[in-house]
Amino acid sequence: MTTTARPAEEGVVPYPPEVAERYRAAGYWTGQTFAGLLDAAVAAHGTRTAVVGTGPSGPQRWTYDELDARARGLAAGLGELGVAPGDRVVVWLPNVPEYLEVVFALFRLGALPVFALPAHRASEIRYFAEHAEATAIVTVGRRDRFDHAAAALEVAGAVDAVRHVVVAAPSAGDVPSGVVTLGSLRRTPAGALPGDDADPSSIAFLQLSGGTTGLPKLIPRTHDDYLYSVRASAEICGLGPDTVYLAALPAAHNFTMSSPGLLGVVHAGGTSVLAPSPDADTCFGLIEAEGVTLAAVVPPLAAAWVQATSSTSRDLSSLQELQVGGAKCAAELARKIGPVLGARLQQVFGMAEGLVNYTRADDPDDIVVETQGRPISPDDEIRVVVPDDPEERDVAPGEVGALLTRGPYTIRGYYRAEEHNATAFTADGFYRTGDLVRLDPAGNIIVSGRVKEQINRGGEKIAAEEVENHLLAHPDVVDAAIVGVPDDFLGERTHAYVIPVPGREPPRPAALRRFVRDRGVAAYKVPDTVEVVDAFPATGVGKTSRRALRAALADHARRPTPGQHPDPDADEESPS
Ligand code: OOB
Repeated sequence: MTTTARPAEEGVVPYPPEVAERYRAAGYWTGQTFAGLLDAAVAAHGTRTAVVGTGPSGPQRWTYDELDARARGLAAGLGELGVAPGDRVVVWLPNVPEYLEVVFALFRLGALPVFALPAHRASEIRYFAEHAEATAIVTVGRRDRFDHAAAALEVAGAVDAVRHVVVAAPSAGDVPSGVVTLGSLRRTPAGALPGDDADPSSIAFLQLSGGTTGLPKLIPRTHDDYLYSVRASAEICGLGPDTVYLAALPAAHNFTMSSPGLLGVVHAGGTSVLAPSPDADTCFGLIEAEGVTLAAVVPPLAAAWVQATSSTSRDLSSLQELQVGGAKCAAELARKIGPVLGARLQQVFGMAEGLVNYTRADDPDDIVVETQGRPISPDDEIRVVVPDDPEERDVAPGEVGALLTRGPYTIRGYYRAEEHNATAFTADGFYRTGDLVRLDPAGNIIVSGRVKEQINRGGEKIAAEEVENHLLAHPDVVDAAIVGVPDDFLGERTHAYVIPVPGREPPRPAALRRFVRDRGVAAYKVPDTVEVVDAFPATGVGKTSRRALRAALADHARRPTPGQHPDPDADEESPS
């Protein structure tokens, strides 16, 4: 039975009207929509190259006029298929040029993209589709030894609301039956489309949070709030029509999308180059071939690029700026980037929920190396409060505390998450970021840790509870706890403590890792190491909460006892 999906705005916590008015009066919220963003680029830069990359049908290079014609044509085809304004559509695409075509087609149609990461697998896609009541999934066919189309069909079979699976593939012969190819939906560009006069204060799309509890939360962003962050980011980062931006990280990530990312480039009329893989070989080749001026990476990737410069024959001289964010960039790494890569470093500390901080082009080197920058907007409100203080009193200036924020592009609540919102936001609308920070006298933020139940594995966020739940689904497991342990390359990796069912043959670590992976989750969530134990080693003192338990276990994991081999099978199969 097909039930009618609830409207998109249901389950959204709006900005209070007087606050919205203030953001409009200040000129942050201009009434621009995503369709309007592309209109403006077409009007000012129609014949300039918008996007370069290799899709399922081979290499592509489209001007803004061409991108727009494709998006309009696809919007018409998706409309004929039955995708309606207000529908949610899971966009599950790797870094292919079609990503921009699809996203702008959905905006033109007034449908809302739900941004999944390429690393996600059926269990995550199913959850997004269910939670957002998505009517369609757009993906690719077989790629990176994984059949996305087949997995999307599996999800469509399990989730009532999903009626269509659309696949970017060269021809129908390359995909399973039951899916529609993107090519078959391309129509002659239509005139007016429903999204052309979308309400700028409405929700434009749903972005993913890293998640701290069971499953990632969905983040509703309005045209007004998000496009303010895009335009302001483009200005702070000095983007212009000559900018050639390399999208090395997944296009759907907030960093790549808007800090200033692909959308900032559209605003500026520059060119986006979509890298099929983030490795130095691929990216250095693209930097040389396309004259890339700006790229964005996570710290482990920055380290790998720095390492690779010594043996590359590629000319990287076009690269002016390298943005590093998503996880803390160690000062030692930060210091190498300028001299080794010949590009200026910009640190970016952001979150899909809103707040983004940048070091600025004219900051002294020490600030760029030692801090994670300062907010985009003069109206980003920053509070640093005493961790675990029920009254959330401000710390003394310069002290470390928990970061709370509120502002013109930070959400007031997750999508359809009333219960979680009650703890993730203060009564007066501040978002509890879960990050531990301190401020320098100039207001630059230095990230020093976190209070949230999340592991940051080289920029990829893992909710401990989500992975624990997967382990608990194993019939031979009675309890499990996931902790982050320091890692030279990733910053942090995951370690699982698993208690087996007494009296049965304990499962082997490698089998448990395979079990988690086979449940259809992103590879980065599969625990790096698994230790099967009779009881949690640190529970003697009577831990009262999972949080206390994880903290104690994390301490324990960081102090390996001599001769201990946590997981003899760890190298048997690499999780990523
Ligand atoms: C970005 O967004 P998310 O939503 O994947 O993750 C946000 C979290 C932050 O709360 C913080 O814990 C961590 O990632 N983080 C950093 C950081 N940048 C993000 N921690 C330390 N130093 C940094 N530079 O990761 C994101 C979104 C937009 C732009 C850049 C990153």
